[in-house]
Amino acid sequence: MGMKEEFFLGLDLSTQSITAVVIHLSGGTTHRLSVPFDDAYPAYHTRGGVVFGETPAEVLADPLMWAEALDSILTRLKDMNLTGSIRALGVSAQQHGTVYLNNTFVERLKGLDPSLPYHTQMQHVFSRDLSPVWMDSSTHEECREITHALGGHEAVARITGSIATERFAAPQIRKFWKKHPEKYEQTAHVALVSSFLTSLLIGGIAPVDAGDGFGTNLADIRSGKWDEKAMAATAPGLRSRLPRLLVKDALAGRVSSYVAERYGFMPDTAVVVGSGDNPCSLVGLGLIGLQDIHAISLGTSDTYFGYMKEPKDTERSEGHIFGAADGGLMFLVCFKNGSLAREAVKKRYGLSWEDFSRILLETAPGNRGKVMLPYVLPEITPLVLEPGIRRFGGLTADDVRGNVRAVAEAQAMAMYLHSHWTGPRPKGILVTAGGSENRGLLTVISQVFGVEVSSLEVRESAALGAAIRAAHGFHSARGRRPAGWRDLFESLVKAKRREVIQPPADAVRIYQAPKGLLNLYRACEDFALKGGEHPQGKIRAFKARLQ
Ligand code: XUL
Repeated sequence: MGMKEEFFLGLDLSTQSITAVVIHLSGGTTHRLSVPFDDAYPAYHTRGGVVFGETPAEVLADPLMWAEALDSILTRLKDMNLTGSIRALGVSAQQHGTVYLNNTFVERLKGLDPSLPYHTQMQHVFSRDLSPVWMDSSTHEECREITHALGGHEAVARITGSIATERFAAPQIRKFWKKHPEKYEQTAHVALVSSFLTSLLIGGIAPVDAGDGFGTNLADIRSGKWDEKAMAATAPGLRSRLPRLLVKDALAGRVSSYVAERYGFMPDTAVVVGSGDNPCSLVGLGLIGLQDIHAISLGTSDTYFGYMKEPKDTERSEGHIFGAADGGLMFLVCFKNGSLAREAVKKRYGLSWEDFSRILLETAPGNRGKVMLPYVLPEITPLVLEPGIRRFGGLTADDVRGNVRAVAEAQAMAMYLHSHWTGPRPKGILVTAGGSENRGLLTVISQVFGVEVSSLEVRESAALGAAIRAAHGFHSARGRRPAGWRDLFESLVKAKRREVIQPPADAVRIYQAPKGLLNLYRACEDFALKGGEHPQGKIRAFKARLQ
């Protein structure tokens, strides 16, 4: 079979939906489809793809729903007659969630009946029914214990790339072990969401890559191995329960006979190791190896990320360092109040997304000194455990335009301020995921950062990245194209820009001048979160400059 007939599939299991992207060596992206969880699987009672636990800080999802979603999307691809020509596939998934499996899991995978879907045959393989997901912030106590055991925040961040972080695997596993030691005892394998889905595809325990594996507080980002001290600080006997950790992309295996038979794949279809949605997006945006272009994903969460060569400024309290597909690294800063905060504002004022975008394009940069801290939910960056919207500078709840502008400016300014540790400011920013369709949001980002901001035609960059990783893994395994991530991206994606926005210089000054809005926003954060001085003086000075 010639190279022209080769199709590659990327699957992205995000918070709210599963998406498939198919790419072709000469044709770019050929198919995109998506299944939203809340509508497709009402039996799981999810809202936004998740359910809440005993407290609002506990955020969970049923791994059987994810297995059902995998079945739906593969069945659709089969019905479209696509699966038979796919040479390799790869999984991208929401990061940090953990899946707890008992010792019947592997046997069950091997004995699956291809006439039935996964979820009707897998009820008994879990030692924990619900999986904690990245939105969970219920492990503050466990983070403290892990930090203490490893010798402080700096030590944890230096080793694992992040301080002990509520949503990460280590504190989540520790909480489970403390609360349910008998169920932890029955756990033979702890998988990440990406490795769980990849295990379903290959019919055995799949490894994790460093993109997802470093987001656990369990790996040493320099050696690329699970760290003994971090595992000991988490729960007893953890090593034998964790999957193999791979520093560079590699094939995890080939599809199981169940997958080949049920969904119509060729038996030799390769499966690349799964990864997190953000590391996959880095690939899908063509940023492997590039340090002067950064990325923003406006999905359920907002993330700010980019490629990183060497571990930098590891002794910090915010942000993370994960592995990148080429064996290098990436930085990432995550904001939980992403689309959820934008939606809350949109809903409150009965607006459409078109209205939201238009208001952002019509209103003045700087919002006349009106500022919002948009913590609709507990926030990850900066850490906010008690949510609540706060308003400053005369912003009132009935000011529709002021609140729309304030939420968008707050999100862009938080990204600017909390990414200072990542190195030089970027020369340009690529924006992806759902929110990248919103011209108003892209414009606010370009005004705050003062750089060119663009969005791409394919906004499903995580699924696209998983497809590119599948192609790369497939070609590398055949010794065809060993390392050219950029070349592969160019030839497969033919990245078409949808929007390119240049920042007007006068708008940039409003934010970045010494007494500009960024300075004011930082003062509002310090006041609300660190007991700093009231920003009244700074608000007055900012407003005076505008006259
Ligand atoms: C990243 C993070 C989120 C999830 C969402 O650290 O927690 O972006 O990956 O899918």
